[in-house]
Amino acid sequence: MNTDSDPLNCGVCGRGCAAGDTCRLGSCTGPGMDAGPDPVDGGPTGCTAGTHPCGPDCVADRANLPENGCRLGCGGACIPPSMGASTCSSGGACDFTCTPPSMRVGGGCSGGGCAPDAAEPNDTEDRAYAFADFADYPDSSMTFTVFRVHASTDTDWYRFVVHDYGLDGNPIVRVTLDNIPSGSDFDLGAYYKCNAVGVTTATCRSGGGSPDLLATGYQGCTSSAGGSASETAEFDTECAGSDESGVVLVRVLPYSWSGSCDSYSLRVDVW
Ligand SMILES: [Ca+2]
Ligand SMILES: [Ca+2]
Ligand SMILES: [Ca+2]
Repeated sequence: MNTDSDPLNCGVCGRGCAAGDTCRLGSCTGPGMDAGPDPVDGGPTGCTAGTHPCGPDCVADRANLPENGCRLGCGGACIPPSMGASTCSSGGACDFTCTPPSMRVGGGCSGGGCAPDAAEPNDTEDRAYAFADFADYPDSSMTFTVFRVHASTDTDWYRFVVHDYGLDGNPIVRVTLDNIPSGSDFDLGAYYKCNAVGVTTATCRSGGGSPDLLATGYQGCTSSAGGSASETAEFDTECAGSDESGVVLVRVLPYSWSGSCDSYSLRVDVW
């Protein structure tokens, strides 16, 4: 028995409430009482021009900035959805934009993004995606159009073996990065390491010399044109002894990325 709520024993044992009454916290109450909390005061129904309601009060309109909760806010900053950034609508309410590649779906930002290409994950030198071998005799060439930058943090590494065949001189390697999506700026590096133990010399014909892979014994050339202009890294090879065969590493690095899922074009020429 609960004397707080039992209408036959309300407050103390044996004290019954009148028919139809209920017992609340030990007291009989009449019928029709709302058992829920008291209704909240609805506040002002209209505020003068230049003010707007915040709870029970009229407050001055604010500068239409997200950090103010916009013009008709109550002072707290707008809270953006995940993958979004706060803005204010022209009507003075909190709104948001979605950070590419996510897109607006209902009241939030969702999905978007690009599927990683088939060479992923290849974001580090030691996870470079291997192409088939190339040779300087006969000349060999291949263009790859199935790889893309799928995120601003994506870096793409590739590697391939170069065979020094025939008697027409040392291999020359050229890597060309083309079809960079409009609005993006990707840069290119191509690096060489001889199979023969000893000195590797990659003399740049196009692109600037880069020492950044010397720790792993590679030498090469980088190309960093602005905007979506194509990039070319080209070099002559020279190894210890008479066999200039070796391994090429290629890096495609997004300096900036527009969010486009379009593939770039990567061409390799060896002669
Ligand atoms: Ca990629
Ligand atoms: Ca990658
Ligand atoms: Ca570039």
